[in-house]
Amino acid sequence: MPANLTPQYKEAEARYREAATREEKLVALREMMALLPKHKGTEKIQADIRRRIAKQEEEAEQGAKGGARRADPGHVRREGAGQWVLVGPPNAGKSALLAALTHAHPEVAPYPFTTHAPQPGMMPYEDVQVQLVDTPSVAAQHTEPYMTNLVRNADGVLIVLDPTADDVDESLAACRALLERARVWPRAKPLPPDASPLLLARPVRVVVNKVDLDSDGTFTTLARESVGEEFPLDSVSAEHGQGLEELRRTLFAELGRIRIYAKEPGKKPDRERPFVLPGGATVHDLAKAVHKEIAENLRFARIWGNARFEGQQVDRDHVLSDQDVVELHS
Ligand SMILES: Nc1nc2c(ncn2[C@@H]2O[C@H](COP(=O)(O)OP(=O)(O)OP(=O)(O)O)[C@@H](O)[C@H]2O)c(=O)[nH]1
Ligand SMILES: [Mg+2]
Repeated sequence: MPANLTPQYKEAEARYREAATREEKLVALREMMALLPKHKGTEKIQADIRRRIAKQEEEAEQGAKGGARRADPGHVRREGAGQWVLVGPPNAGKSALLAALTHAHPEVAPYPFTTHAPQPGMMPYEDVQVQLVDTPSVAAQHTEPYMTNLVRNADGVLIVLDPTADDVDESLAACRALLERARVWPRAKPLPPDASPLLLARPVRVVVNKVDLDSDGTFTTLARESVGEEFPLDSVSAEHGQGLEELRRTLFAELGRIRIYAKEPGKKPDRERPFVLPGGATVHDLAKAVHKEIAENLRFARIWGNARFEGQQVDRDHVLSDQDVVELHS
């Protein structure tokens, strides 16, 4: 059967052949997979691309763990409930925000271009942790090329702005250009009908920092006008603490994850370590996360929390809600 490969697929394949780095190869392979027509005639190609992706991912993981190869700065190993990458102009307070929300200790300094490499930190929120990644600044003159992959690989993008700076519009333009290169589309905006299948719809937000310097709110109002409707906006002070608790809550909520407490029959649920699953996950998805064998032999579950009544019996296709307690029966 002919494969009927599209011109877009062939372009992605050419990018794969020309890719110089592992990250570029991985991006091109994922694009090839997304663009490949899925039918019997392409099964062999699908399997081949899958194998190549797995190999590249394995090598990237090795690099991130500090293996023989040098770690790829465009790949920060995802940990916790999800990963937000902090981007923005020099001196906006990205590192100060990472320091305020996580236990990381990045360098914070009153001059631009302080941060030279991506640095992750874990942000505690209730009983989960969300990963934040501080990055070198995004500027019209220079943005590290690996920032494109970092943005494309993250679950969410947080644009950090200093509203008192005199170049907020230019900074936003540089961030928009970066999103475009990464082919990340702000989820709050409707996708155009002719959108490329390679666009990733992700939460993209703006955080206006340093509100402590903006007592009458003038700077924030101006920043809000520059941002417009495109991105939802929060205001905080990384150094004085205003708005940080709300921001923690928003960053977790926007990931669209749910926390599920699994329990064994006759025992108390493990409230310390919830399973974090994508929104819309079912009882069967939870069982797969707990253990392959439990998933295979799953008969039903009982639910406490958002059920019609406590201990309600549900089947494997039941859609779970955040903070459900679930007892799996196999
Ligand atoms: N007043 C005030 N100053 C802040 C706040 N957050 C950061 N700063 C100051 O802003 C300056 C820059 O902060 P950084 O966190 O280093 O900024 P950055 O965005 O990481 O900058 P680069 O790494 O150079 O891109 C430092 O002097 C901080 O003390 C804030 O909430 N209020
Ligand atoms: Mg910094």
